[in-house]
Amino acid sequence: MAVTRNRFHLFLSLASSINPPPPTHSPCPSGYISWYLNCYKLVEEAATWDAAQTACAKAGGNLASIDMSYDQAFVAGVVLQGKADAWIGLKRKGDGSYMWTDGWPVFFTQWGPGEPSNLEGEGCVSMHASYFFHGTWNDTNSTVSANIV
Ligand SMILES: [Ca+2]
Repeated sequence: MAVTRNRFHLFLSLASSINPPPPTHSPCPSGYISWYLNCYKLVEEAATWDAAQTACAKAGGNLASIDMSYDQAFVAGVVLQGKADAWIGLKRKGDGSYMWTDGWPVFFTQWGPGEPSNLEGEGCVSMHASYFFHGTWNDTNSTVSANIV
C-alpha cells in the first residue's frame, strides 16, 4: 500500500546581488548565510515550487542555483539541517530540458538514483533532506509543498 509521505519542502532563497559591504559588516541580510558572492537562506515553510520562487523573487532573489560541486556541497549542508526536502531553482521546460531560474545553463547535476524520472506532472526539482540521499535531486510534482533554499 502506498504511504503518503508528508511532503514538506524547504526552499533556499538566494538574495540576488550583494552590494560591496562595509568591511565590518556581513555582506548578507540578517538570517542569510554568505557563500561566495551570494546569500542563502533555508526557509522552513511549506510552499509549492511556484510559490517558493515567487517568495524568493519578492525578497529580491530566486530559488538557489547549483552551478558546481562546491555549491552542491554547500547547499546540501544547508538543506540537511532542515526537516524536509527543499526546492532548488531548477525546473523542466516544455521541451524536456532543464533550466535554472537565474538563466544559467545546466552544467552540473546531482540527480538521485533513477532521477530525473521525468514523469508527466513532475519537472520541479527538490533536494532530498534525508541523509540517506545525501542531498541528491529529484524531479517532482510542483504542487507538493517544499521548503525553500
Ligand atoms: Ca522524480
